[in-house]
Amino acid sequence: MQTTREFNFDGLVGPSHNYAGLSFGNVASFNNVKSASNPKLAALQGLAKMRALAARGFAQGLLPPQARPNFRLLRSLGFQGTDAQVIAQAYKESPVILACCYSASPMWTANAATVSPGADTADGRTHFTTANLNSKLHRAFEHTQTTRTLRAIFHNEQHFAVHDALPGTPAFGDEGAANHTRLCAEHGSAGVELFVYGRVEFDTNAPAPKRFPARQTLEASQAVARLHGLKAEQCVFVSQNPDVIDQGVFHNDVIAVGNGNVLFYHQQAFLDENAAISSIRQAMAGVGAELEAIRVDTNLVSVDDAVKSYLFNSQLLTKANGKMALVVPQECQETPAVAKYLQGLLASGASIDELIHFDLRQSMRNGGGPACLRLRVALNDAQAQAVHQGVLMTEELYARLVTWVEKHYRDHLSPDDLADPQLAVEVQTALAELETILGLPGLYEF
Ligand code: SUG
Repeated sequence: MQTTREFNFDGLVGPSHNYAGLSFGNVASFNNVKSASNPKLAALQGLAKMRALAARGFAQGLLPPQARPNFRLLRSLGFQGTDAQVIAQAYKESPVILACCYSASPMWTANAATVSPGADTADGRTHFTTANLNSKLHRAFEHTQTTRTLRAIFHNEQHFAVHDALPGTPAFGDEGAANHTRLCAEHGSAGVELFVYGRVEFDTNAPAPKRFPARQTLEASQAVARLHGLKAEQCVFVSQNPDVIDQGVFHNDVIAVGNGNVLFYHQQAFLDENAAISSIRQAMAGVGAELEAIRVDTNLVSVDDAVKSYLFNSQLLTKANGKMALVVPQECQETPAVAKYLQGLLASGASIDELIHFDLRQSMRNGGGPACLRLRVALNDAQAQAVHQGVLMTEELYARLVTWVEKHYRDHLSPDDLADPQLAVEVQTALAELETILGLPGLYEF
């Protein structure tokens, strides 16, 4: 008998992690613009999460960082000469473009791709569609390396299909799994795939946010469902509430999270809550699953506190005893209304019976919590065997990566440091060594 487990592939934070305020609509990114970062600490915080969850018996892997700066992009924008000259010219003429080319944003692997496990797809393979992330310059060029990385790790075409990103145009704005939730009775059985979008390109009457951009379109979500060969009755497309996008909820995973048959969500998450929940309930009944909806009322936790604490950017993990643990950032303990709410939740008899806190402050300051940092892939035993094993977290890999981070990463990176040509050399040296550690030679096209 095959068992199916959910693997979480966390983004390994890259050596150029910095705060450049590149994500308009993401409150944390904007608030921390131009402050100094600590890439070493950021990577160690992420690794500590991976290690702790692996030690608890959860299936854990990682996705490697990307080569930075992106010289190909810099040169395509007219910066010329040697690498050092390209950096110097970009820094002088457009420091923000240089920052975009240096961003470590691929660390938020929830935005790497949308994933549908074989139990849902027409051909029984696990399907990935790399996200085009086309609403932000610094993220719009991630997809080339992301596709390459996913094809290196999920290389077995008998089990996996990795689709190229959708066309990079506003009609198909796609942010990957951050706006996608799979609900099911158990990971190995057929599930319902919930796609939450912020905007409809071809319906000018559809509600849309007024202040901040909506990054995901309905058209993109529908294309992903088609590419993955999902059955219509197993898909639910729901509009995000544009008012909460305007309050800083730039992805649905900032206001809702689901796992198994549980959907944990804020009262204001969806444009039409009743219609959304009843469609989800109905679709789930079709696959023999019963929805457990845990709704957080605005009078208990405001949208503002949800955004500040990242309560919903949590990982909801099924434990061996069938109950679930909620993996939350430290900020949840420090936000009084949220801390109080969570105490009540644990006492309520709901499926969530444990909290696991992590200090992820380096990532959180750019708007990336525990859920942003991971890509979920449900795999049966045969599929799990077909994954490139070098990226699966073990005590040994953890120890090697800590040593690697200690050796190569800076503990202080200010905006001006991006002008230092030595930084580019350091990043390249680190990543060349990482290819060997992970057993992925040729992963990067330097
Ligand atoms: O796309 N921040 C990321 C955070 C992504 C969070 N992911 C999920 N919610 N799944 C973003 O806005 C900030 C980069 C900067 O400002 O330097 C940034 O890209």
